[in-house]
Amino acid sequence: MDSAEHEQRRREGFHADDPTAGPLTTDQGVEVDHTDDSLAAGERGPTLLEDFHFREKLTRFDHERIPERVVHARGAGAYGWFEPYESCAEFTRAAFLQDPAVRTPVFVRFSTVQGPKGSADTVRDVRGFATKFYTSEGNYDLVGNNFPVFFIQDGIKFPDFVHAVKPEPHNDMPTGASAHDTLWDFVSLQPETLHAIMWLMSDRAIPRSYRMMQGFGVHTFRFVNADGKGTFVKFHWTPKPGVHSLVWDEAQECQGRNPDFNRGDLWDAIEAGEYPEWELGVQLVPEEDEFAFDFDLLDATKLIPEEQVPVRPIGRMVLDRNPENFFAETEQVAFHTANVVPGIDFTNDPLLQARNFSYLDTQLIRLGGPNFSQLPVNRPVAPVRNNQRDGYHQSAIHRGTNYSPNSLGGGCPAHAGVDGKAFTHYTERVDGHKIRRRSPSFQDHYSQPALFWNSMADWEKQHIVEAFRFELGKVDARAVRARTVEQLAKVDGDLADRVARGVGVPAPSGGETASKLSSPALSLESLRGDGSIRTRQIAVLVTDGIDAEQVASVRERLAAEGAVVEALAPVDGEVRGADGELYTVDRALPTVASVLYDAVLLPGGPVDTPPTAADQDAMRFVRDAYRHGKPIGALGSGVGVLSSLEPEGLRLSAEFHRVESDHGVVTETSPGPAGEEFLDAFVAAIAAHRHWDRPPTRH
Ligand code: HDE
Repeated sequence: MDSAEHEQRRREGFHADDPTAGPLTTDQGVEVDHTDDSLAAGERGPTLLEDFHFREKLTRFDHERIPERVVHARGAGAYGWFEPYESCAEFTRAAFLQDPAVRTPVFVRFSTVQGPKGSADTVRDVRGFATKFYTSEGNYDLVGNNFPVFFIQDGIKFPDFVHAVKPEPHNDMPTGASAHDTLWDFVSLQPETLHAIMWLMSDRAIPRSYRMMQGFGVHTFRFVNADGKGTFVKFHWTPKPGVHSLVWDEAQECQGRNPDFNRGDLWDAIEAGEYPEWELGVQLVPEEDEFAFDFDLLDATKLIPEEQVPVRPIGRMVLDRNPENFFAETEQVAFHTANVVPGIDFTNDPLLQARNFSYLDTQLIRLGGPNFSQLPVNRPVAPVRNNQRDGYHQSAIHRGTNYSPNSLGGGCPAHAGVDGKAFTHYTERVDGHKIRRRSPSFQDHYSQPALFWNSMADWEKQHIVEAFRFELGKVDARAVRARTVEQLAKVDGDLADRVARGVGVPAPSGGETASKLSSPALSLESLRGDGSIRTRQIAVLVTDGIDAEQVASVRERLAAEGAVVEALAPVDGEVRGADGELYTVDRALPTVASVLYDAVLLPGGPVDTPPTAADQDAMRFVRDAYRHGKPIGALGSGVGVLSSLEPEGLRLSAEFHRVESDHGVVTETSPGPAGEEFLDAFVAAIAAHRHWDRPPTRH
């Protein structure tokens, strides 16, 4: 079956009857001529029970919601495809990893974990990254996160962990936030959480975009080749534009300014034809090296440093289509870790084993019965033939016998296996006593959090410290704050010390570091991507008197590089340029904010008339952009606007035809169209994303 047929099959039965193709009907297909007034006994009389259209309409409305996901309730999804770079036959017989000419359709859902379905996108949280591959051998679900490690080691602790992080039971607060007593109480008592907590306190937990975050399978899985040989495998998704994050202050403001910040970004990019892309990579560990590490491969709170086992790129995924109906597709998609295909198998990771139970169970309650795999978004492209019948919402009309073995149905469906295509479980020897005990090989909870800390750049460490101070600062129970800091001291003395000073608890003495190792691959510094500025949102602040030619010269260059440029003015409509021409405004400043943009340009006007200094919204915009490390370009008298903030010691251009580029602030005082040198420097500053350690401003 080629990819076109795949797609065709998957879309079969996808749409309800076209509502534009005829008049309104009831669910029974009876035409309806009036849906604005209910049937009543007289003009001011009571509504009549026999108004079946009214009753059906209300009943259907009453039943529109289904239970939201118990975790990962808020999400956004998209369709696309995956193609391998070359055959992976040496390691796995999975059909979708064999032929670079075969594109496998996918559906991906990104999500936050803690908040309900209507919560904001830019909260501090793990992001889900779940991919359903509609392969020719059945559906394969890689249900991952944007952190490579998880908070707990054994699935039996999942309800405890989720209860602790979710809103507190007495008042259902806080929404979408981990900064509260119960989570930190749990963390301080359960040190296996510390590694994932380090990731949660890092900027990874506030991604700039779903398109700009990594994805990880987290568990060690198993590839199995045609000879039955197993290889341990960890999956990594790496985004083409690099990994980029927000800063916390900005993320919080975004929650109010645009709670749909991440889902809107995904949607808009796909609509604009800027298709998000990730490379799939694998870390492969031969079975014989199972015990070659100082941690256990079955422990999901550990990662394999890339310096130890490099990530090998095996294919790429592109998302190129938005769903047509959020509920039908993104809400009803049902992922399940046990959806595997021949060539991909499990390990005994106790977290994975628990997930293999939980995901099917949760879909039964969420989607109201066992036939959810018949929903269009869940339906495999591979044929489904079995004796599993009936149940709520059965939409297939099965024919023939429904048991096996049978003779009356011609023995159908026959067992697969004659052609070697059937799934066969990896043959693993298992031997042991029945015990309820954590393996001693899972007991080191401090080395890898220290490894993560050691791998961070100074500005990343500073952000982590600030995040801990924020979160623990919101914890009322002083004892919980103190106990958490004591745990941090077992990771790294300096970290604990810096956090303690911010949250008013004594710094534990003598803390060293639990590990001297570092993994540079973990720092955002090493994940800057392809250096492109495609889809970056650039604000240009304009008012009457701007040098329109100058603005046009920058706009042209940024647009040519694929950035999205918007002109913002105090009010919507048009502004009159210095040359007397009208210039179109895209948005009024009071409707937006710096937090919704990646960079800002301050164009000039006639000398001595800085176009924006008098405008409080504009000044706030520039101040925020500066504080959040965003690239700022200023031209002509626009440089004066910037210098009015008095950034201490920052180099700003003072002479004509001289470009200064300092900490991502690029300036040129010359009037007229921007020169190449300025444009190159501004584009480079935008490509670098953020510029930390900026000198403070006086205003
Ligand atoms: Fe999940 N998880 N999880 N999880 N998880 C769910 O399934 C669960 C874990 C992840 O976009 C639920 O359909 C247990 C790790 C994602 O629809 C539920 C354990 C990782 C999504 C569930 C874990 C994840 C879920 C809730 C510990 C990263 C959203 C609704 C043993 C590797 C999928 C649902 C989507 C969703 C259980 C731990 C990722 C209840 C019991 C580790 C991305 O079944």
